[in-house]
Amino acid sequence: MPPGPLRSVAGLPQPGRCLVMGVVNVTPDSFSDGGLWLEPDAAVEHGLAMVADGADLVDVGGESTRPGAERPPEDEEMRRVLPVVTALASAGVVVSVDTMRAGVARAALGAGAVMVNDVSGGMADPEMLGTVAAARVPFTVMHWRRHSADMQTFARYGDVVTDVVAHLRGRLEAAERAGIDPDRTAVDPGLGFAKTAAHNWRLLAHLDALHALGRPLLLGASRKRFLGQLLADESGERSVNGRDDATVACSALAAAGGAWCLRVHEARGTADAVRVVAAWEGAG
Ligand code: PMM
Repeated sequence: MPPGPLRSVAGLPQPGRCLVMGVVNVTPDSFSDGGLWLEPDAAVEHGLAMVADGADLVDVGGESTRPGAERPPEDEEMRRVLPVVTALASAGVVVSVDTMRAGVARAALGAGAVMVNDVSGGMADPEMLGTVAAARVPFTVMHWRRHSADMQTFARYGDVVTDVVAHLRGRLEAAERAGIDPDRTAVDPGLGFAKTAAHNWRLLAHLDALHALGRPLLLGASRKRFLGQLLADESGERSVNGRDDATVACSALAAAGGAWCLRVHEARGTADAVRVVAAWEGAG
């Protein structure tokens, strides 16, 4: 285990182990669950089921970031996420909103969300950092280069670990300059965002370099294509639905490597894995 990875973000649960963030994509086109939770009732039921399965918080998003995806208009994004955020928050669920738009973040916080997960780390909307600073809520700073429509053409690095760490350091500084309390930030290397499978594996193999940023680490490996590629056979890549066991393996290794929070589509396996890791570490 790397020296002293951080495991708490002010304003979020601190159970003394790695957190589990369940994903609810209220979109027609997300790669992993697109179209499944477009109806608010189904999305809410799914969020509650993930909490029952051991998720500590639920991340609600209304914009697909799959490679090549087009952006929905802002009012459509609001229409997707707000009823779901409202219902989950009023049921007592800790809700984060996955959005790159300050307006959506503001509305979701008003509806009961307590955290902003912006995959662009504040780059997509110049008002995002100020909005989060004013709201005094936790904020995820993810490595991001471009919107999904053409992000994979930007999957070029000198050294991916060095480049991602330098970028995240710059974004953390920008967040602090905008008035966001550093104790409320977490970092995320953005697996799959302008990255090849080889880039993702290098980042996972170098969590120590990410810990050196001095902020808690969030990882989103769940069901991503690099796992499908790893598990490919003669019929092609392993399908999205067949990637949950590999996701749980990543979760166990990431938690043992000091991750603070794991963003996953199926909560039970990762919730079990982080408890195994905590017991294993605790017995030491
Ligand atoms: N990945 C996706 C969406 N949001 N947020 C964070 N912080 N980290 C991620 O890796 C991440 C994210 C894309 O996956 P999805 O379409 O299944 O939600």
